[in-house]
Amino acid sequence: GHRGATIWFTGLSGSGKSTVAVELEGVLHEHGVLAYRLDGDNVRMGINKNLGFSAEDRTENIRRIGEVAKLFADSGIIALSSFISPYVADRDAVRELHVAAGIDFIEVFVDCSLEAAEGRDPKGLYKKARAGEIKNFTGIDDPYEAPPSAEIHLHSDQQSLDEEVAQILGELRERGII
Ligand code: GGZ
Repeated sequence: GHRGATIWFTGLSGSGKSTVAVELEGVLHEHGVLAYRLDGDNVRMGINKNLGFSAEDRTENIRRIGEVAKLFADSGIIALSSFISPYVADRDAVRELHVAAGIDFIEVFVDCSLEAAEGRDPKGLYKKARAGEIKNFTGIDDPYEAPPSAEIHLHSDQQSLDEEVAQILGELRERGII
C-alpha cells in the first residue's frame, strides 16, 4: 500500500521541475501508486486564471495550490506540485498546512544555475525578459529565494533524470509512503 503526500518542486523557470514530476509520475503509476500533477497547465489556466505574476499574486497562487495539494494528499494520492514558488515564506506556509494535518510534505529544490536554465529557454521567455518584453521575470528582474533546508536537493544541471527520480523514490520509501 501507499499513503498520500505532497511533493513540492521549487526552482527557476526551465530548471526541470515539470520534467522530473512527469517522469516520477510515470514511475509511480507503473508501480500502481496514484499520483497527480499540479502545474501551470491545469492550475494557472483554471482555478488560478485570475492571477498574474506580482508578488501578491504569486503568494495567492501558491496558497491555493498548497490547499489543493493537501486535499489530494489527504485523499491518498501523491500530489506532485511544480511551480516556481519563489518565496520561502509561501512554501513554509504550505508546509505548515501539511504538518498541522499530519500529511507528509517533501520539498524538492530543483537547483539549476540561471545560466543553464536560461540556456535551455524552451519557451523563449528568458530572451523576452532580457529584452524587457516580460517584466518581473523570476531570476532576471524578480527574486527567487532558494530553500535553506529542502528535504531533497537536486542539481538538475549536473544530474541525470534517472538519478533525480531515484533520489525522490528513495525518500518516499524511507518514509514508508510507498
Ligand atoms: C516567471 C513566468 C513569468 C514571470 C510567465 N516570472 O517556463 P514556464 O513559463 O512554463 O514557467 C514559468 C511559469 C511560472 O508560473 P508559476 O505559477 O510556477 O510561478 S509562481 O510560482 O512564481 O507563481 C513561465 C511562466 O509561468 N511565466 N511570466 N514573470 N515565470
